[in-house]
Amino acid sequence: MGKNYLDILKERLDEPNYKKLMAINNPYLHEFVAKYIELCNPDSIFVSDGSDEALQYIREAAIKTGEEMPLAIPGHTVHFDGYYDQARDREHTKFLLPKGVDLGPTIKAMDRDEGLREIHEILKDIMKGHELYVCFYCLGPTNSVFSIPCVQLTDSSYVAHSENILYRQGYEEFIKRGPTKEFFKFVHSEGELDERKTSKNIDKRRIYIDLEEDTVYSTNTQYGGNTIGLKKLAMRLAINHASKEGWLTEHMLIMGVHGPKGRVTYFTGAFPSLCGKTSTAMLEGESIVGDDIAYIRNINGEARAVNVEKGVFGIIQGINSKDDPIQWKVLHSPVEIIFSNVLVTEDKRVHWIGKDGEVPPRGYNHSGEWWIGKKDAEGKEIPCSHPNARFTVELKHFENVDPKLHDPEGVPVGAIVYGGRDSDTWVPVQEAFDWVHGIVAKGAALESERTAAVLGKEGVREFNPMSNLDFLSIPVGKYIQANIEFGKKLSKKPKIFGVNYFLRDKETGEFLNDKVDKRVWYKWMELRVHGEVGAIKTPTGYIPKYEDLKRLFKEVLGKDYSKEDYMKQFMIRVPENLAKIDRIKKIYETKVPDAPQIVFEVLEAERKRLEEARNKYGDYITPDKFEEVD
Ligand code: SPV
Ligand code: MN
Repeated sequence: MGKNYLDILKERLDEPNYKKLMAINNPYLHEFVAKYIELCNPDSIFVSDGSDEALQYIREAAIKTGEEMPLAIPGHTVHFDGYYDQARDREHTKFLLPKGVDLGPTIKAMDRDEGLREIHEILKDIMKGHELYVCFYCLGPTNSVFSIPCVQLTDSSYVAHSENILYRQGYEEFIKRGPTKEFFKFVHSEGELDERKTSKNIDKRRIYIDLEEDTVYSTNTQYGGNTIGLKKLAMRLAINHASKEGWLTEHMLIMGVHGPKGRVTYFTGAFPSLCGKTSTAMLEGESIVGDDIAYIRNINGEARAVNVEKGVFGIIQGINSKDDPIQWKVLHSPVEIIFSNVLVTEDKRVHWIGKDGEVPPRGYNHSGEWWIGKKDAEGKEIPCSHPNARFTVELKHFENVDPKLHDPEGVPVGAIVYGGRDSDTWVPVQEAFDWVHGIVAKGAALESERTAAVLGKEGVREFNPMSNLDFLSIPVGKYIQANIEFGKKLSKKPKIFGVNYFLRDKETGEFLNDKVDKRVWYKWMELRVHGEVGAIKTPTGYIPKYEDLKRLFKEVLGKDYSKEDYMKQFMIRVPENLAKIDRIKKIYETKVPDAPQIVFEVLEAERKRLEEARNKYGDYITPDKFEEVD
């Protein structure tokens, strides 16, 4: 940089914005902001101090710039991403690694110098014609050991607006901390926009992560998963820090499961996309702390978790009044909500795939003017809303929000749940034998089947350890090891469970459970955490006893649960479980060069237990063959 950074700031910022920035006594921050002002060259600069006025300014800017449009219900707006900018771009999301650093074959990376050169070239003058928003946030609750201050530079009012909904403000946190280099930095530009206000230069879409400087660059994209720095971009930086400092950054929901006599037991849960994560976080009768990202720390021997966020960037497809009453209510209330990539009708109302009622014959969506039967350039019929269409709203508007959402101490973790889309292997719910068995056989072995709606062959299983594979900034083996070590140091270890909401009948192919049955599994797990129900010991874990489920089905759902259903659902399918062990072992052998030895040992022991059971009882074993335990 030719000029002194203070001169640049003085020259480019007007008096009120200069003052707001200078109220933070941090030369590293000032230098960083000045560097990207000079490089990106915005027309004007707005510094957000997190005040009501600042939040209102950004809300209005989103309308003025055309990145959002107001809808019929007050507080509601809609934003569109480009037709080819509707999801996280795995291809162009890369870690910038110095020479000699290797994250293994499953993680996308490139040479740091080369990446920095490329991204800085793309950033040159990229904000011309735009306003730059300088925003401060805090990951995790403020005034907490979990807090990580962040600065976001973006020329997208939609991104700044989304972050104001999704994250706690951090301006005061920066003021309090003074001159420190310890904060995360995000530089985003949507780049040049087309007439629909969507990013034009998609060929220059890049998301580059620099772990050395705790900085993420994102260009020529608007989709939240690529642009909202504090979401999946910060997650990658945090996983790296967590691994060095002995805590965990997980792709997990946090919920309070309500047990007998007013007891609340907190669960965290990891599920790959489209495997029931949001519906679990929103389970009727329970309370929600978070639906996407958790930090978990060992505090005096106890695992404690916080929601990194304070809002939801949720998938809207399929939300209807019957299955999702709580979300439905929020989506129809006059509170601040950004809808993205839904259908908007002439009367400024929204529609989406799976919403109650008829699909409107025409409207406006992510493809522009839309009508039923419209096809895209590839001849594919365009649905009324994109399958990844979303809504952005604060958690405080949900009636099931947990009172501990902002607790700086977090919530104690009583249980961790792992679940994927699995038509034929796992039983609906099972408890791991212990921490290591749970981390390896449930978490590290997590897979999910592709659905018909997603690219590729239906039923193909994708390996996704802890549902965190897309975000790992450390080698997979090291990450598994960090999870194992974390538990070893706890004096009170959370129980670990595996769940499967998608098990099908072997003969008919029908789902074996109703969507609502999961409410019972959570009540059962809660009782297990407190040792209040017994179980049956199978080769893959502890499963519920029929009598306990029968009682819980009646109490929770008012349903009669038949022994026949139980036998089908909880039958141990030996060949499928053995095939899974083979698949997972092979992945760890061939794609995870640093896989800890314990992974193979735990999988081998499970294979042995399955084979012994098969020798005694055959391939498909009903629960009555196994022993009951306390
Ligand atoms: C996910 O895909 O896991 C999400 C949405 O939570 S995104 O912000 O795109 O990551
Ligand atoms: Mn997610």
